Amino acid sequence: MRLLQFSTSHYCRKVRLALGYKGISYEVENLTPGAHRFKLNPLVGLTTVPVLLPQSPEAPVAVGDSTEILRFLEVYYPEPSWAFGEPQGDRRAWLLEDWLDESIGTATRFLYYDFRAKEGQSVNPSWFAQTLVKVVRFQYDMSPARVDLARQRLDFALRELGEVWQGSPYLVGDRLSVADITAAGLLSPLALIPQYRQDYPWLFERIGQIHRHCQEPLPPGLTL
Ligand SMILES: N[C@@H](CCC(=O)N[C@@H](CS)C(=O)NCC(=O)O)C(=O)O
Repeated sequence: MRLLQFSTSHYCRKVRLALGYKGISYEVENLTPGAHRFKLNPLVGLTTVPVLLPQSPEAPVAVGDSTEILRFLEVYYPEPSWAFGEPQGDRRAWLLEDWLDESIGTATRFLYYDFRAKEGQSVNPSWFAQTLVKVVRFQYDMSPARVDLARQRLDFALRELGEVWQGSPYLVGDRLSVADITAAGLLSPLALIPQYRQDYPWLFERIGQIHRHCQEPLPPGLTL
């Protein structure tokens, strides 16, 4: 199995957590931003990473989009399962997965790149890294007003997630699910932003626990 990724992408981290949870061995191929679309588009008709190449005769050649990859893994690699075996738990977990994926992952990206362009320049001050930050901010139209909206959305999300995660290790029911895996992957870039570290210590505790459960190295900013 091969994972086409950007090493720094939080959507790719989400899929690596899922692969780790399932105990699947795989190799990664780090694509070059810009050139990536020429490789991905013919494979899946999308231009975003992650894309999984299962390299198995029974499976599709390529699966694009992190949500589809998680669904694929549960069908083709059912054990260990993250399903609840009852529709209510599964529905709730996938609903949270979709919200986190479509809304909160994007908001996190806005806050992260805003930080990298300002106080966080020291994370990687190289010309290449700073150019990449500028390109991403332009690509996603990260105007101050849109960054503010993303911040509000994220604050709301963290209040909601905190209601559950501060009292239980799991967002749904009594086991790790696609909701926890998705939240841990997509919120992990916040570990580099001091304000979030200070305001939401419980978040980084959970992110660390889920990474350990899935045997994925901790994200930048978190240490053992
Ligand atoms: N909903 C998609 C989002 C993936 C995504 O936004 N990937 C970004 C990297 S974090 C990407 O590939 N961007 C490059 C581009 O849009 O060309 C998923 O879950 O896979």
